[in-house]
Amino acid sequence: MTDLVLFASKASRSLAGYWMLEELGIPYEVVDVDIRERKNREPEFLKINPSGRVPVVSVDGMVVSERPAICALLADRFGYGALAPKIDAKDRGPYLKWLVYATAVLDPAIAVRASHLDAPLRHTTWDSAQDAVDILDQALDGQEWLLGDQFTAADVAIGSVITMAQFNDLLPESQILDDYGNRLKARSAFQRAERLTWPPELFSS
Ligand SMILES: N[C@@H](CCC(=O)N[C@@H](CS)C(=O)NCC(=O)O)C(=O)O
Repeated sequence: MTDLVLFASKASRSLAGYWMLEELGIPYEVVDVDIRERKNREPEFLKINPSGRVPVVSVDGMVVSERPAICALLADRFGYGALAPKIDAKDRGPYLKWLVYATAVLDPAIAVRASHLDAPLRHTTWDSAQDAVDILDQALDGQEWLLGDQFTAADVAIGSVITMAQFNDLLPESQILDDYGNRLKARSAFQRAERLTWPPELFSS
């Protein structure tokens, strides 16, 4: 049996790791790296991920960090042809594009917007949050998921950024993304991942 470990912290971007694993429905172990207790800065974890960030997965001892890489690895290994389009499928290109777009463009654009930085984004390598929303609106207009009818790991990568931004009220307005967010949040795997990332006890004190 595959030895699958998720290094995760509550209330964090670990949502994407949980979500992928819950979509796949495979057994995995969780190592708690609570960022509020700075467990992510302990030497033992820095050996696993020198950037001290979560989520991280280990598949039979092969360690990968960065959400799109985690989504791609798990989908190819355990959901090939379903959560990951096959290597020669026509959707493989757009699939890879959206995986990368999630954290090379969308996440930093939202962070810049949230910081109220008047950054000259046209001179950076990513779009503004509004540009990114317009691009996603165009891609999702009239279809359920980024690649059409088939939900893929690209929806987990993009969707984990979108749903967190919506929760924190950081996204420019978009009816298409509101509807997409609602479809994502209706998935049982998302709901399980959300409960694991934000367990009820976080809100009890
Ligand atoms: N680019 C990384 C970002 C991951 C990240 O920044 N995670 C935050 C938690 S939301 C973290 O680990 N922060 C470490 C810290 O706060 O010290 C990814 O997409 O996986």
